[in-house]
Amino acid sequence: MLSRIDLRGRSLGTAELRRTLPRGAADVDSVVDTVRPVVEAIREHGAPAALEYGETFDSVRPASVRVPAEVIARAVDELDPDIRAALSEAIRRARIVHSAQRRGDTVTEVAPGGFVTERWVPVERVGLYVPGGKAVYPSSVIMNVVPAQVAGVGSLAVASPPQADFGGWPHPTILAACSLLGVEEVWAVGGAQAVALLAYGGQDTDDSVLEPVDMVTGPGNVYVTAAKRLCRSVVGIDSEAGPTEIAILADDTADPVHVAYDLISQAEHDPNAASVLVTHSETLADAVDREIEARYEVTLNSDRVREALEGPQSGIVLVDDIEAGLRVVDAYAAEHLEVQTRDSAADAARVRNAGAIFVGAYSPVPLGDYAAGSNHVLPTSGTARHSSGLSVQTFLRGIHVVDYDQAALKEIAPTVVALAAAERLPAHGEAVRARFEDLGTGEDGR
Ligand code: HSO
Ligand code: ZN
Repeated sequence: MLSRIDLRGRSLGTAELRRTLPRGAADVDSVVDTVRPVVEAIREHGAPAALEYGETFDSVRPASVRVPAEVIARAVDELDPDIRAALSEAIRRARIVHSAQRRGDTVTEVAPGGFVTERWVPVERVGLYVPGGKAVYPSSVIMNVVPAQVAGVGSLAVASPPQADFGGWPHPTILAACSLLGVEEVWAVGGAQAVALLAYGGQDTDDSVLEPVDMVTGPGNVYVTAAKRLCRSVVGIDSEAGPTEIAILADDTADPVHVAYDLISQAEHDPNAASVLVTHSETLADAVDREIEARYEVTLNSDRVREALEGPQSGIVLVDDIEAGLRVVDAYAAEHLEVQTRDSAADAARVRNAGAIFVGAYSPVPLGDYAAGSNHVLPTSGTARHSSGLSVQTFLRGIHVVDYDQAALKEIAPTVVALAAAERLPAHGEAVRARFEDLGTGEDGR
């Protein structure tokens, strides 16, 4: 049984709602001190230190940190044709959606002769971390690589943990996904070591050198997240992702079997994953509980699923009506929100806070996880209130290019001088005034 939170007849403010709603927490703080020496060792000693840690933590040591081209080629050759076709289709759809996101530069003539251009410039080199623990996510390779490539990132390096079962190399499906995307630089390194090695770079045991990246993206466990936090001063990061979440806003038109499957689908990622149903239909709530109960035994990852669904981070929230449900889902700000109501599109259009919204009975979250074309790297832990999922924009920097001619500067000079005076930074005003002999010399520039 999922726990129940009955909000019927109660009207809670935002702070109280947030306290009352179920939510897990990845405790990054508690592992930062464990991860710090690892990051420092990699910064000092590079790849050999990463190999040592890999052997200590995971009992596996690849022959080199750089994955040889022939190992990657073999992974593609041996890839199951159905999986290859599925990966190719997922890549194709992701490219369609992400290509439409690419922004052009904007040139604005603010005043005659005074131009400000916003130039979008891709990050030069990106490191993508692909985990290899409880599950293997070639789909995450697609979701990170496609927007980076569309943005125009020139150089991409992938790091993924070496696996004892695969000759000490990363999982072959990950290698194959890299190859299908045209990524040739793959490193067999995992965990906090991988993030640090990408951030600081280092010499491999052979001649190859991992050049430091400018930004590290990709999901990972709490150690990976702690390493991202520690390396933040030298590289950009996408986000500190927490365990995955699904919220479903549903009424009595929703099929309880579909709702149950969708809640289970995200629960199978992690025992700390969160699945939350928000509904005003007690009949639906009871039916969903029954359907979930019936599937515990048969679903492959049943231990993880049960722990996630019965943990304090998951539950069924009973509300008075759709209005109240919308307030709840906005306060929760789920990574993934499904809307399965009588008028799903209209209700979904009113949602303000969610990483991604899945509308109606035929847009389940797993569609978005793999093949809708949308991105599955999304803000977790309520950060959807202020952040977006991964996109082409993540890999671009907007640079303002200021280009004023003489007349345009002269026209605005008194404003600059006046503001400089207000801030008691007169040298700022003088820098402008020095260009015009005929400008006044008073403190206000007149
Ligand atoms: N639901 C995960 C992404 C994923 N699902 C990868 C399956 N594979 C976080 O959005
Ligand atoms: Zn998923």
